[in-house]
Amino acid sequence: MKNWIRLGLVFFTLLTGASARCLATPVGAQDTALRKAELDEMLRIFPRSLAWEQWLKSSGELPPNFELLPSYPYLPNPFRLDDGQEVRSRAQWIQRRQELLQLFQHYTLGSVPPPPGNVRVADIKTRHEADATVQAITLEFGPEHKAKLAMELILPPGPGPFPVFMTQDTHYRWAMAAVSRGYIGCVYAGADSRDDTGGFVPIWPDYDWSKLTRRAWAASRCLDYLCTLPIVDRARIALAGHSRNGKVALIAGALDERFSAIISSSSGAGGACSFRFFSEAQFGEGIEMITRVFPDWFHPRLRFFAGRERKLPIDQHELIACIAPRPCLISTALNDPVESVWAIEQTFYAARRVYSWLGAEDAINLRYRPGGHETRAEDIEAYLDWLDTKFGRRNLFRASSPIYPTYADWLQADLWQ
Ligand code: GTR
Repeated sequence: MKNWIRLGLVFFTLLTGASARCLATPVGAQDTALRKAELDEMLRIFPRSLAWEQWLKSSGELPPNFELLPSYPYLPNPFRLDDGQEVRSRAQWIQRRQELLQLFQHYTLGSVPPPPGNVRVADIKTRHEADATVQAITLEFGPEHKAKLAMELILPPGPGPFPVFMTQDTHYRWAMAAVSRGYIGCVYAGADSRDDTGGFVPIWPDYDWSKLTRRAWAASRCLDYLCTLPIVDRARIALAGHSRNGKVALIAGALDERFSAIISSSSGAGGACSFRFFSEAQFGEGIEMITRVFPDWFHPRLRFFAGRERKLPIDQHELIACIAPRPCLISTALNDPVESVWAIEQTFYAARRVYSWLGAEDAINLRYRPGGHETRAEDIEAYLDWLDTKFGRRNLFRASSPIYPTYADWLQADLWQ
């Protein structure tokens, strides 16, 4: 019986051409029956995730109709608009970027509220450390200014305007290294070490943003405040993060065009490693593992695509493409167990096509370091070298060369020599 349902849906797909990379269109009872059967199968074979089961129950959500979603075993083409046309003009790219951001919010990030537009300082305490002035600030915003967010600014001496190096609370020392180079260091409470963003959930109940998305949105609220300060060089505001914070940096850069540069260090799954090229199938961390071990990092809907990565309507090269043409550094370690140099390079090549199309091929760079997941002081200095170079302050950075060929090069290679 199930096969008849399946066959009927395949005919429906062929007849209607329903293949857009958006929501699979429901087609009544047959569709529901198929999707319920799909979910039962998932619950039978996936490792158990209580958080996911709870979400399934409370949302009543079923998997998408996979028959109606096109398969992209390689990476989806970021230039294909939802109506099937190719992007040919800047205006079409702007449209495509919006479509992509909607798709990301639906499938991986969850939805975000619009900028509240009323960020103000609730509290500020100033102290002096060596030559720098440190301001511990509490921002407040949103309905009745209920949302609170702690941030700290470390200001170098002088009137400015200064470029800004923003990062999460965890990376305070990165910010200090930036201050020694004449940046304003800015850290905010959107990290495991200090996180004010859980408080946003009850304030914006209509949005289903995931934890990392909230942290990215919080970075934008700091930016709202920074943009009011004459001491800030608004054209030079960078956001950096490592690992889960590296994912946050990419999300924030994609959602908010005011970030002028992004440093994404070892961001892995849901970061600069595409889901198609790095997953459990390659003995790596993919959708199944990340949505089970960290059920609140991404939208629970992402878990429907475990083992069906080819059906995911977007992939991570398109998140990076939403940052283009602004500078973006993708850094990884050669033996990082939660990343894959192969996956990163394929993601990088695919994102770089968008950068090239926008006339900014050199704005996206790779940096490799030896060893595993952790960073060393010299890595952070190299990130700052990269930033100095992109911000036209000095020219110190040397990008790493990709190791693997592109798929197109590989196809053309004479494999039998
Ligand atoms: C790992 C996670 C990675 C990475 C890392 C981190 O356990 O699976 O994707 O984000 O944590 O943030 O330290």
